[in-house]
Amino acid sequence: MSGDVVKGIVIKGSRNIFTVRAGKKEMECRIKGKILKDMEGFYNPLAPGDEVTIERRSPEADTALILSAERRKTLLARFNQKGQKPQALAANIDLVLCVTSPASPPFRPRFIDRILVQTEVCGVPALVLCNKYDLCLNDPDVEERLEDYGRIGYGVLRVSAKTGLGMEKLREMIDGKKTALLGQSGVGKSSVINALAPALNMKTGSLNEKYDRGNHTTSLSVMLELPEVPGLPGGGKTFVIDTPGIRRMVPWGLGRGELVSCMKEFAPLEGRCSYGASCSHVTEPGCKILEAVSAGVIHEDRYESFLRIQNELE
Ligand SMILES: Nc1nc2c(ncn2[C@@H]2O[C@H](COP(=O)(O)OP(=O)(O)OP(=O)(O)O)[C@@H](O)[C@H]2O)c(=O)[nH]1
Ligand SMILES: [Mg+2]
Ligand SMILES: [Zn+2]
Repeated sequence: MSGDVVKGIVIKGSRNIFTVRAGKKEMECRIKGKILKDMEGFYNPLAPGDEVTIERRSPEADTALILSAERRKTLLARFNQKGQKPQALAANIDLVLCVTSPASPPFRPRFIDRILVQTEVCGVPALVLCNKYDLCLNDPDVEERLEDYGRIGYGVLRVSAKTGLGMEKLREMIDGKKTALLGQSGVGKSSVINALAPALNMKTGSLNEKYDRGNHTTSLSVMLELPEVPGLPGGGKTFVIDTPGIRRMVPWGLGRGELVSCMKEFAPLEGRCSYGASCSHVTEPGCKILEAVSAGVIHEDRYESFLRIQNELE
């Protein structure tokens, strides 16, 4: 086929069929040839946000072939346990919203920590978005943890997709950016997108009453453009990527020794323990991490997350 060659952006896709948008048109695309360069070893070769070059028979065609992908500026990925391979979640994004809820499903700081480690590994800024804030105003345990995320340097926003609380502020913070929403099933990722742009009419689902957790309503990541809001200075278009709820977040792309540098308040202490780089930060004398936990500079919960993740890394 020698047709019309244009650049486009991946909106969504499974493992071999992708929807690509070029201009205002969306097309179903397959990859020409077997694999794309640089994406070997991945569970999926392309993710929403990937910039690709496609070839189509004519500008009116509904299908096309993907010839190549651009080098990614950022890639958010995680380890896919089922496939035992890294899985690309979103490409070229500027921000991750780590979406959580104070209740229904229960607040899970351990899960937030895992997402934050992954965003540090991937070099993408993250913001903790506590949705469903209408359910549980000022729960002291939740507040304590949210405040700590703020203290260590993350943006924290309390919102409600149901009442609209905090939505203007959120819209401002993502204006002009490409933002991926990540979190457990049922925390309200798709609902937050609906609250930002009701016309998108994303499918949302009820919680499983017995287990108080989501039913995995969103099954495929998808990138969506938000309508412009007059008066916001972001410049450029605003995109969000809705993702399926994650059951278990297994960080990808870091070795055991690198975990300290991927937890914001641990990072300045890297290499400063008496045993230097060989310190496991568990029992060693002169461990700066342990001292920081005792001094309250590192929250005990964050240290517990550190230990659990460190145990999984080899
Ligand atoms: N009370 C309250 N309920 C909410 C809020 N946001 C979402 N919900 C409800 O929570 C349930 C799950 O919402 P979804 O938007 O489907 O959650 P999700 O994170 O997209 O879930 P998955 O697609 O399964 O990952 C729905 O019943 C929503 O109506 C909120 O701010 N407050
Ligand atoms: Mg959803
Ligand atoms: Zn140490």
